[in-house]
Amino acid sequence: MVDCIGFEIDDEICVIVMNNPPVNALGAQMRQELDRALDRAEAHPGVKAIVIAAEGRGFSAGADIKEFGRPAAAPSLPELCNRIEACSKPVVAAIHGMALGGGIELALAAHYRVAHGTAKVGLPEVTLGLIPGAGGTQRTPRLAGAVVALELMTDGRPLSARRASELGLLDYLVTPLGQEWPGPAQEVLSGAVAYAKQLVADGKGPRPTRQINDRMGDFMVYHAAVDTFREAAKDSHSMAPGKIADCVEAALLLPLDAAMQFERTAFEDCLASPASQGLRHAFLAERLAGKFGGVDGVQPRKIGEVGIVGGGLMGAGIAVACLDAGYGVTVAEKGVEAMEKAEDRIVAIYGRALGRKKLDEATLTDRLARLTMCDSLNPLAAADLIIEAIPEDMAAKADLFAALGRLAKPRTILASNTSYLNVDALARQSDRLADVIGLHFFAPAHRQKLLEVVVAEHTAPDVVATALSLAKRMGKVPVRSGVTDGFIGNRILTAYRTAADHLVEEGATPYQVDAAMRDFGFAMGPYQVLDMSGLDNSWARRKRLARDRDPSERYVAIGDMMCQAGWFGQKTARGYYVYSKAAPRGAESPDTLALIDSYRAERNITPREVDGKEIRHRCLLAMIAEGARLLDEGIAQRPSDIDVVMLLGFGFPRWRGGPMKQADMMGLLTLRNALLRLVPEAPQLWAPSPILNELIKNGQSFGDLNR
Ligand code: 3H9
Repeated sequence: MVDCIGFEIDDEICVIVMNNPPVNALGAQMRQELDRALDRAEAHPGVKAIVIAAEGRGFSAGADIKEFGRPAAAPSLPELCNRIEACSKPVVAAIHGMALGGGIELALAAHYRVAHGTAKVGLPEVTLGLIPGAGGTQRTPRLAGAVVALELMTDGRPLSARRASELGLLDYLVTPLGQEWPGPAQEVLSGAVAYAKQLVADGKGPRPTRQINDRMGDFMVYHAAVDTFREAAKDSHSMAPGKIADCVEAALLLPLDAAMQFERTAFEDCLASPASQGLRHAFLAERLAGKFGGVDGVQPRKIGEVGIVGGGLMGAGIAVACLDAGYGVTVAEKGVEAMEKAEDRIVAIYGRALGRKKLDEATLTDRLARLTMCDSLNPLAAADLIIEAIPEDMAAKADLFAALGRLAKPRTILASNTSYLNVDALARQSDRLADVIGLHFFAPAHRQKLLEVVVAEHTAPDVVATALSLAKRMGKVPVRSGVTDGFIGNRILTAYRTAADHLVEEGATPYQVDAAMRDFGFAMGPYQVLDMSGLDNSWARRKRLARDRDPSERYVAIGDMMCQAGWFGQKTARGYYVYSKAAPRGAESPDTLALIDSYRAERNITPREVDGKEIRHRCLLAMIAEGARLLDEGIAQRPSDIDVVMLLGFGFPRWRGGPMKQADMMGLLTLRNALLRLVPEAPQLWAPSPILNELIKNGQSFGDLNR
């Protein structure tokens, strides 16, 4: 095992350097080596002060998230922090890059904190459904007061070193040299060693944070802050914000060691909570998603110029995403008028960013200087990557790919932003099988983090590697999908809507379904989303697939009938809801209810009572069953990728972790039995796929496939 700790004595100062790439997570080995290094430094008669610093990109990202849920090896992180605080020699933390969670808690337990001016510190545990559990809830209010501590811990976003210093969390800032060499880690280390030497020279000893009380503030003010945050925490699906308020209150009311024990229990309660399991799964799943099979060590192609065909809503968003990532962008539209409209859309996106102060004028000028608009395809001949973003019409896309195949220079990557259509067929049209890939962006493309990367049958590995590096530059989370109608996300969405339609056919109203799914945690129910995105879009897809549909398949035609009546949702002010000035977000539509009633009457369906629990249960089961099918078919690489698509692209509540995580939490045997009970109603929707049986047989869960 490689050492995680460097140990050096430099003229009375012992320098302990953490080195555990990629993020200096404080796993068991790191804690044990740090503990031993502190013993050594404390016992060494020549050492007068200790500096704890780090190598690599940052100080530490905190506790090792992958260790949670397994038995923790001693010393635990709180024990290590207490041991640092109890050290008989002054301990100085030297912070560069990120010091997050347990990382900053370790620094708060040190006696002094020196940080590089570019460092960032934060307590993001709440984003994982956790609370700081290594003394953070106790030491932060002591150093910065209750309000700051509560804000920092319930918000979770990191602070700049300057702000953290103003708030009392840091003692000294090292001014950045702004040069590549020696870099922030070395600069802060030199600063911290000098600081430690000065402490020794001034005869300053340890300064345990537990003894600092001057920022605890007025008793009444302190309690008022706790009450305010406790009240705000009531709406959270996670218990963490409420527990944070409890722990900060305990910091005032209990002796420190008892309050630490209180924090420990609260941390463990959070750790065991379903919301934390879901949130931690989401964090790791997003990072795993970017690991695609078959591209290790493959060199991506060089991309400088990106061509985009189509400047509608999607095309304009993609253009902005590419400009923001530093590429030169040429947008091609059909004719001058469409081209001008496309340019207006791009400028409007930037205008809004400017208005919200997300962008300054100089950056905007730079971005727009890299944008070229054109009214024909010809200027795209020089592009290294061309992304097609025209409407979902297979014939038009096929013609376009044929044209791009003739026009593009050799090795240009041709990508389609289709949400459903067959990328293999487009590749054949282009006559450049290896160069074609699907890049399915989600609207608004400049903001949504998800990118479904559709790998066609003959897509070359370096084209896939290029898509990954493009996603990275754009700050997007790429998920690999195989070719299938709707890829991962839209296939699951279809299953979800089908389950909802069956319930409406049987007796539920669309409004009951929407309310139940909002209760589940979606911001909008499926029918609200349909109204927003346009009923005609999914109708077009159903018509396209009608020819191949199995006649024995259960099919609910309510949506088709609404479209035949010209009710396309928000765009026609009438869909599942009716929209008016008085009800811009939509009111229940008596006409839609009447249409559903007559639909049932014609088919002799006597409506039955359906409650919210059944709606949530069936919709979730349908998503899971379809997810399992996607795994069986090899469309999705791993279960957690399906979760990432649903979390980032379709509003699945993050704290639930995604449908496949929900399946594991439910238990696969329970899941299969529930599916089997529903099979007679609609086998194509409910039949459990072979992978489920296989996992159950082997005593495994979907989580075991997340590698
Ligand atoms: C905590 O500290 C609890 C304590 O209060 C109490 C304990 C008792 N552990 O994000 P990236 C991995 S809870 C393990 O792509 P970036 C990550 O999975 C913790 N692994 O890089 C990935 O692995 P791989 C509180 C971790 O530059 C690799 O590092 N801390 C951890 O975009 C690179 O990650 C947090 O919540 C970890 N703690 O962003 C901070 N962190 O290479 C969580 C990262 O196999 N971390 N990894 O794909 C972050 O926010 C970002 O990772 C960070 C870097 C900003 C640090």
